[in-house]
Amino acid sequence: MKKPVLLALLCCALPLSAQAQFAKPEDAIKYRQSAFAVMGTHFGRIGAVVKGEVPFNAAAVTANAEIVAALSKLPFDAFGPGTDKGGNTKAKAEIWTEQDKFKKGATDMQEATAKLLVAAKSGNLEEVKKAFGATGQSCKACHDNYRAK
Ligand code: ASC
Repeated sequence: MKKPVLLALLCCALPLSAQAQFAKPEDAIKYRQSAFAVMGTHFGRIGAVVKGEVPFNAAAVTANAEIVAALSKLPFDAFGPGTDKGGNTKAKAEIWTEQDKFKKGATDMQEATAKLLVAAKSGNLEEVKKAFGATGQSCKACHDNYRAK
């Protein structure tokens, strides 16, 4: 087998966390910002329903919640050592000095998005509203602590 093919196969066999390697800090920064941006777009579409700007459609909310919950797993492996600088980032230095607290915030947010998905699947708008509020709080907690203005 040719070496590049073997290497490609080896890469695929690695667990997801070990794949979180970026050539440059800038690449990690772009990756995590992209994941947050897509998440924010789909969370915002649920927000429009919660605010009554868009009629409630459980299937559409579920589709958006699926994306939010899946994407919530992506950004945090891209906050590795040395990715505090090197691109256009608002990430505060405290992320790397308060790793336990930062990771707890990430887990809280991931759990909140999982509950939002359950609420969406229930088809109950009141449940969606509650879970949306809790998820928004989990976003805000990290923004307040770890994102520069
Ligand atoms: C959004 C979005 C965020 C969160 C945050 C909640 O829709 O893009 O970053 O909600 O504003 O406080």
